[in-house]
Amino acid sequence: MPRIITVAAAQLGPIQRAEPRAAAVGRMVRLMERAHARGVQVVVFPELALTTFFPRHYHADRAEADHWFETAMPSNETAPLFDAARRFGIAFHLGYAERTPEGRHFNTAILVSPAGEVMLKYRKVHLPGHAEHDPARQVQHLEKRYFDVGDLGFPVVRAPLGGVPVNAGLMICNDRRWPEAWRVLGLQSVELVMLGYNTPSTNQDGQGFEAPHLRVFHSHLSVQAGAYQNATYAVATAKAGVEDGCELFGHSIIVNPQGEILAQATTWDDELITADCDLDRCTLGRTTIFAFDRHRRPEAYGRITGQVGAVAPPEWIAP
Ligand code: ING
Repeated sequence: MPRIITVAAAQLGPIQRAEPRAAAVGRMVRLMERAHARGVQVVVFPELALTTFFPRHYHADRAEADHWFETAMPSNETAPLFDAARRFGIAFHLGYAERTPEGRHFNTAILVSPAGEVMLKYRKVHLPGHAEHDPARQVQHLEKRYFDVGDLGFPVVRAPLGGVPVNAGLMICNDRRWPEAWRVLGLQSVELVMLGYNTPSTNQDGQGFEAPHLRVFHSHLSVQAGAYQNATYAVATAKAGVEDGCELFGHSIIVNPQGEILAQATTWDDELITADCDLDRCTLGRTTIFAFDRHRRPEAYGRITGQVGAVAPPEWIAP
């Protein structure tokens, strides 16, 4: 019996700084309604989907940023999303800023069953940007200021999605650029990687020139390579458009285990893209080219976990 599920990337357009969570949730419920009409069984919303991408704003007192965080999930503002999932029988991925009862802060993503159970939670490991205000930057990117490094690893769970068991895994935005994240999921036999992103469409570092077209190319390259090299489907969902004057690119995609793009968003606004995923198509890659048990040589990979930064190589000396 083939295991085929219909998934959607529910891309969001901009969420302005003053936009209340209820407005963003209302937009997400409308996307979920459209997903239901198309027979979708799993919806992937973006990273930090409830608010503007607030790490672009500097708060001298970190506590001033706490209002961007959720202390309960669901809350009164997010309950309509859980209600819609239950009404439509749809599972969903949601990215949001999590503040724990102990006062820790995470860039978090959850996979929620139609009944509203959190089947999987992930906290972002690769936090890009910087922790202190950087006057050289056109726009701040203060994820290292506002978030702790994720403490849940890269978990995978085998859960019923659309009536079939699926090995589901999560990552968030910058994680997609790190092959280590994909491989840790791949080593747990992941079949469907869900990730949201908020990525500026131009280089904000103020260091060197990066042609704008490379932004989307690098995002797609990362997701397509990660999916192919770990024989998994991937859904990458953008928050897009101009938020507080800062442009984020869209181009959400759904990718198959051969690294092919099955669907791509063409706007920078709220947009639903869908694809049917035959999960047994993961088998070819993981039993041939990427049969990890037959081909990987961990004894040669020591540097990957033994080092943080790169080291200089030894100089070659002519004999
Ligand atoms: N955003 C960006 C991302 O990794 C970034 C940050 C952009 C890093 C471009 C490097 C190059 O897509 C988040 N939120 O991680």
